[in-house]
Amino acid sequence: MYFYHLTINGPLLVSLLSCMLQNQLEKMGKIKGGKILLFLLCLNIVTFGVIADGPPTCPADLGGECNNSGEWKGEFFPGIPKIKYEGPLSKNPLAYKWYNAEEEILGKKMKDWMRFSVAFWHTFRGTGGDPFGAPTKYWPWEDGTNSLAMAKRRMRANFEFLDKLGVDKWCFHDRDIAPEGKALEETNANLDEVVALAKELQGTKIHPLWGTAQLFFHPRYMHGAATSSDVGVYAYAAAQVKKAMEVTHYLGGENYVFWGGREGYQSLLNTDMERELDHLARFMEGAAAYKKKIGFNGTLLIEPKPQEPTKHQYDWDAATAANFLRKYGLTGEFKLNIECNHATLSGHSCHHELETARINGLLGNIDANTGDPQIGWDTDQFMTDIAEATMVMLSVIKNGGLAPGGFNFDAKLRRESTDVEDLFIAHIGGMDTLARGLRNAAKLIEDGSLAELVSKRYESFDSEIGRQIEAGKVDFEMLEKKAFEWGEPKVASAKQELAEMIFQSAL
Ligand SMILES: [Mn+2]
Repeated sequence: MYFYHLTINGPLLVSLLSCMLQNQLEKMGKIKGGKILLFLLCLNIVTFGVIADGPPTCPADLGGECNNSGEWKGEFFPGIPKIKYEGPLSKNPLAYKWYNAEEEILGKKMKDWMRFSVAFWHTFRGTGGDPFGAPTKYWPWEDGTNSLAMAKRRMRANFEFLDKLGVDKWCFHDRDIAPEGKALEETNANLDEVVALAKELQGTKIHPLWGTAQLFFHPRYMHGAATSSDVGVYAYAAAQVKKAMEVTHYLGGENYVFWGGREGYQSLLNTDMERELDHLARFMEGAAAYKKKIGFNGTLLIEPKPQEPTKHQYDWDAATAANFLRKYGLTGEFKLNIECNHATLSGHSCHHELETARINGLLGNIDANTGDPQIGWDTDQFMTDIAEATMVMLSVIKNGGLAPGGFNFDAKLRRESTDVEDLFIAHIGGMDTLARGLRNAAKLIEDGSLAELVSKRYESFDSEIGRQIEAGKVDFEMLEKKAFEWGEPKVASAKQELAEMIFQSAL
């Protein structure tokens, strides 16, 4: 894996260094007999660098300039084997220690609880660039262009990655997988061409967990898409969602996601919030109607996020999104895609957002990632916290699983992680973390003491009068009568530390 990295980049690095050395010696007037030798060494290594096996590598940059090297069809990850389960004692970074796809936990196979998915945009379009610095990734499939040939090569890399990881679902935005053309017709044709290849490469076992339209990157969406102040943008966004839904359906996608990155405001002084929310609702109604028209049975999912890129996004959190769906009568048409990093940005835990979605009958999918407590933005890191994963899985089990949703790794490598094998290690780590969470949550459920502690806490409501209160059959006069009759209530301990002790004993 490190060796692979060296064969691609090592010769170029050495050639560069020797050429630099030659240059320096010349400047210092010290080069005489060694000049020809150094020149030959330089030439030889440059040649070796150029003819080294594999596709050329360029910065994984959206707008970079590099030679377009056509549609290369070789292996992109030659040093990586198919990832297998080796158990908790394994020290092999390229093996699962906790995720054993076929093993049954609480009567269901692990793969059916998890339904893992790889996010195309992070894994195959992530550049490592940030607002302060240039791209850092040199991936073997990239030629630095945004051409159709490049898009197809990335798609081949995607399916080799899925195959080696043993994951049968992927997620995409329309614009990640195919380049935008000069007009919408050309853009749609580009998308069709790449989608046709994806359909061929998917075979019968792989399909999208979900698809979505990217309605936030292009300048036309600066005021929003469905909530733009411009009716032309509203129409363009609808056309884009229509097409994205069609290709998701064509590829056998099981869900369709709306993340409204630009659906919000920067200032209420120039914004008609009521009108924008009404527009958003009309847009969602249109999407639900079109879904039925084309016979697409996938679940429509709204992905809450409080802010970033806008100052305030309309789908702030699960409760806000649920209220939006209720107000406009859309709860039967939509569910929620809860992202853990978005949960913490909105001031909640992921567990809170999952429980809020679940008890409202809206838990549809999870974007499995995590933020950094010391960094205030959406860092989209792979989950590594076993306690958090255990709480997530407690919600998933209570929900009876997520199907037709699943766990999508909306997560990326750190900017400084630049080896191809890091992409595998990150996914394996994320999958093992959640698999460990599932095993722990199952332990807690089978043990039963935590559930017992909770039901004991509310047992006074199991009385005759408690049942009647819960059934809405007791009025305030009756309650006052009871208060006089019972006198001062004896209030029991919440047993929080005991609950935490039981929880941590399962980790
Ligand atoms: Mn997401």
